[in-house]
Amino acid sequence: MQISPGIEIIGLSLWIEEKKVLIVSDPHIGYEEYLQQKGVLLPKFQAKAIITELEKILQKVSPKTIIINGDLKHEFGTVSRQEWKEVLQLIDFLQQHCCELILVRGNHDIIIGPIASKRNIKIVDKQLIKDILIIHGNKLIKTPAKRIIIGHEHPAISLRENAKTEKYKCFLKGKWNNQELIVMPSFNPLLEGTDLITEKPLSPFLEDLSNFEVFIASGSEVFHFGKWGITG
Ligand SMILES: [Mn+2]
Repeated sequence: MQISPGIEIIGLSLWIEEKKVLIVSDPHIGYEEYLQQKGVLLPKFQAKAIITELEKILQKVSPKTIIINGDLKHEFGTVSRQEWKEVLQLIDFLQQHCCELILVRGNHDIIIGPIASKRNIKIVDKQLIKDILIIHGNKLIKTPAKRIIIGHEHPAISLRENAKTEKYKCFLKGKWNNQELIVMPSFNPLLEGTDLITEKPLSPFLEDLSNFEVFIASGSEVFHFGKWGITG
C-alpha cells in the first residue's frame, strides 16, 4: 500500500520504487540481552526473526540501497560477543542484498564506529532521497525537504476485539511544520511499540497527533485506519 506518492509500505519497511531504496527502522539488536539482564527470561530468536522478515521483503523488491533509519543496536554500554555477532550478521545479510548500506544514526548508535570500520557501511545523520529526508527523529531539524521519514518512536496501536486487546505496529502519516511526516515502526519483533493513544510520544516531531493517519502493518497486510482522532 502506498503511504505517500512513490512510497510503499512493505511489511515493516518502506520502499521508494523510483530510487530502489528500502528503509527499515530501529532493529535494536541486543534488546533481548537487555531484557535478560533485567531478569526477563526469553528464548533467543530476535536476530533470526529480523532476517526472516527481511527475506520476505527482499522476495518482493530488489533494492540498490538499504537504509537503516537508526538504532541498529540497542545498547552499546555492554556489548557481548553474541550481540556483535548478530549486528555483523544483520549487516552482512543486508549487504548481500544491496549495493549500498546506509545507517542513519539513532540515539542508541553512539559508539558505532567500530562496526563501520569492520564493514563498509556509510553512517550519516540524515539522508536525502529525492524530496524525502530520512532521519531518526529524536531531534528536530530544519529542512527544505517536502517529506520527512522518521523512526525512533516505535508507534503502535491497541485494538480491542471481543474480550481481547492486541497491539499492532503501525506507520503514521501527518503534517509537521507544513511538511509531510511519516513515522515508521520498529523492525524488532520484541519491541511491540508505544501505544500512542495511552502513552506520550517520545519524538519532538509528534507533539500533535490529531491529524495523523494510521496504517497498521500486520504480517504482509496493511490496513489504513484513517485519522487518529476517529480511531480512538
Ligand atoms: Mn531511537
